[in-house]
Amino acid sequence: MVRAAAAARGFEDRMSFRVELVRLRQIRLPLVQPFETSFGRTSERRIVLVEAVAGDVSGWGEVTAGEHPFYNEEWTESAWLILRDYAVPRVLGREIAAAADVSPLLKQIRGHRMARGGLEAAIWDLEARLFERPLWRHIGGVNREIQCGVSIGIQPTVADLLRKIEAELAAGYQRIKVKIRPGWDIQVLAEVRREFPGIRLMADANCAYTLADTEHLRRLDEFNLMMLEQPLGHDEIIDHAELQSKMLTPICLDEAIRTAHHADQAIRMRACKIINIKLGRVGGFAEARRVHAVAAKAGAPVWCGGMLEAGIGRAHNVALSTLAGFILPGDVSASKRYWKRDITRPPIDITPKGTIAVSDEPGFGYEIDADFVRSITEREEIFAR
Ligand code: OSB
Ligand code: MG
Repeated sequence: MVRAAAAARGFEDRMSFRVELVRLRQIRLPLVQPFETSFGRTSERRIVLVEAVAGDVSGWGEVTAGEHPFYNEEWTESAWLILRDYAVPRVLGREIAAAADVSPLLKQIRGHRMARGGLEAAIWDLEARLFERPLWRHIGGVNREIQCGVSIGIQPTVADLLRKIEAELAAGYQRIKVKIRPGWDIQVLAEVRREFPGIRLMADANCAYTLADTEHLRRLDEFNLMMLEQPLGHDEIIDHAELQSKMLTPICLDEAIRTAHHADQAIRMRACKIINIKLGRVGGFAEARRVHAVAAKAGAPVWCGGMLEAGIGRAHNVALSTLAGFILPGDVSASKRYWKRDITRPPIDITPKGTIAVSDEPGFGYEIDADFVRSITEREEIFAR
């Protein structure tokens, strides 16, 4: 059936395809609540969506860059320009034998992995749909259900944070991540632990500290955290190795791991024991799978991070989380925590056990809400050849 349908499209015979058209859209979508980290506060997302078209089939990608170059060097505007002037021209009209070949086509572009990754992911989705296969299976996923945690931003008061944690635990989430920064760390975590002694708890500093804070950070060891995420510089591996040698709490790297090579170096240097894999940060599915493979070989657990994604990016995160090494709950949570109305249907939600069950529909597994997307589109450009 699947083979017949693929063959009917003339796809199976050729086993290659051409991206004939790419449509970029920029949407604007307010968050249901502002999200604050050590690097800034976000109230409204401006997201670039990538639609890659072959024949009558569209694949979808979502660029995970933020609105400002504060998490990494990318932002919405840079992603648009990189896609328009460099990434799209490198794939448009080309015969593509496999989605895995797209990442090498974009390799000449330095950095800008989120922009590249948005296009690359769209082509993986496109290929999965051409095969009429769910994306999660197409990338090599094995688990039909993924484990979910939440990331809770910096709150006005500790009481607010405790209330939020209580609500997320009641919803079923399996672990709580608290954002920290100097002035919102030891005291806050002490109170969280006092209130919730047994929960799976972790903290994410988003690079807010330096090695000069080593003694301060060592105090986190008393809170039995699952891990401390990216305490030091965004491109720092060596300093994390030094910090890890002085702390019991496992360090997890996020910002500093942009390639599988970084993952290998960080693990060999003992700069981290756990890796947060983000699809955009590493430039798409091909590199995400390589990071996953490096970690698996070293026996290091991985989990899927989030970038306040709308439905396409969220669904891609669900698919990525089905790979075998994703054994810890990720920051992949329900659409309604972010959006009044998501751009895909049905909204992504968790089971009472704090899991998301994958869809068996072809591609990323959800419907695009085309009318809604149109209504929130602030710019659109079509590239065809
Ligand atoms: O560091 O993991 C991070 C959001 C934006 C930028 C960076 C990060 C985050 C989160 C939120 O922690 C994850 C999510 O809920 O999407
Ligand atoms: Mg992080």
